[in-house]
Amino acid sequence: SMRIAALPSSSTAAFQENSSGMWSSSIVKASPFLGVRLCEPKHFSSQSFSFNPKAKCITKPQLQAIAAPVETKRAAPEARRAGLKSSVIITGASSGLGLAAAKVLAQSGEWHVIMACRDFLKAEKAAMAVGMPRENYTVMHLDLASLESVRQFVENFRRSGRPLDVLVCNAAVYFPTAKEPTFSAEGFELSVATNHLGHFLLARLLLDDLKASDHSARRLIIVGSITGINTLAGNIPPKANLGDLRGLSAALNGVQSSPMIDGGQFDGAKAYKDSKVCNMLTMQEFHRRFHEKTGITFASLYPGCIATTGLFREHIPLFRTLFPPFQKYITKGFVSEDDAGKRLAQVVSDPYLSKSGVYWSWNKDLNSFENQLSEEASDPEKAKRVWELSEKLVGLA
Ligand code: NDP
Ligand code: PMR
Repeated sequence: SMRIAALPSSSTAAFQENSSGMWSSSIVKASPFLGVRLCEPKHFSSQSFSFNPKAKCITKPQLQAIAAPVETKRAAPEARRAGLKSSVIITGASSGLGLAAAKVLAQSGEWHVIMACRDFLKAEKAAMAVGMPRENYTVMHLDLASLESVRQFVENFRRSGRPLDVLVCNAAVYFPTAKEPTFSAEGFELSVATNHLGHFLLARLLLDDLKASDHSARRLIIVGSITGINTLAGNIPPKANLGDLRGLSAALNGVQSSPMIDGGQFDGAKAYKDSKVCNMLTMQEFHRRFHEKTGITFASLYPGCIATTGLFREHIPLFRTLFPPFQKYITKGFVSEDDAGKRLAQVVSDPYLSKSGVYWSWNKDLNSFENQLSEEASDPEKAKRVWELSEKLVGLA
């Protein structure tokens, strides 16, 4: 493909590795205890995960002690993994949370990060600026606002020959001040198209690749939001509400139908919140349909209020000035990009966060816990309908 041919050096490295046959696809079933992933003590050192001093991690010597009898039996998968990095795709890794998590994972030395970004040069520059080791990342083009680009990305990724161990659906756009909707390549309202539909197609297509990975902790993570939590913060108007999904079923095109999922008047802030509820419903529907069959962990998280990111770039200047101090000193919900990145990296790689169907959040002591979702964001009937309607819109049904 022309796109691949145009990738700079950090990208071509992937193809060299491929041609040398390192990523052979022999699939060996992991022994049950491998639900716990090996980690070098350095990987979870207080330096790289200082946000959570109490985070427990089974280090190699401990694990060998626990697992001594089984150890010999899995010599083959160990050999397959020895010296090989785990492989994670992060969408929207060119800024904010995605970049911060990419940095933590790439710098751990245990991960190769595929930065799936719409702006190639921005992603390359960002990776260099935060000091990601060149051999630990690859930038690949992905525009979630075009279903064709999503399909092209999947093809390019497969051609790279890398295994897929973890997929992180992180990218998002937010248009709080827009008076009129804008639309994706296929004519869907742009925030739902980018945040939900693009990721829905991406995750559905890459499920096969996750299944094929021999990694002991295969995960699909979809970043959530405060919107799905039933607290004061989750109830600031305009509230997310998918209604009876009449807008979604009529394709959100703003011509014959409303651009809003519930069929109502366009509201940019609500469209974002609705899209994030779709993200959380999708994660749970994946869990119900595929967790038992595949062993893949499906999870979502609320990383905290990362008030300084590009997510608020479209907001009025006054909001952008006041929002960080408001969150820091008044709500105390503020989290820095670095700390939020560590949280997402933890959901990617911490052997203790392997439970599926969970919405991770962090408490005041910076410990992770399983949060409760709001009524709508945990409604299985709605999840099923959003799944089925989305399948139609992205051309899977
Ligand atoms: P940023 O704007 O910093 O990052 C969003 C990323 O998504 C950017 O890299 C952006 O690319 C990318 N992106 C946007 N549109 C597309 C597209 N069409 N195709 C591919 N990539 C695209 O925001 P955050 O880091 O804050 O957001 C990351 C996630 O965190 C989102 O899912 C958001 O909902 C969630 N979140 C954020 C919170 C916060 O307080 N900030 C709170 C709760 C959840 P580009 O760099 O080219 O613009
Ligand atoms: Mg909210 C009480 C704590 C709290 C927390 C943790 C957040 C997080 N917010 C809180 C409270 C409030 N906020 C209150 C009391 C108000 C009214 C003054 C308020 C307002 C507000 C606005 C206008 N908050 C916002 C906005 C946004 O535009 C942000 C948004 O909804 O973006 C989609 C936002 C957020 N507040 C948060 C978080 C995490 C956001 C970012 C959105 C997200 O989670 O996806």
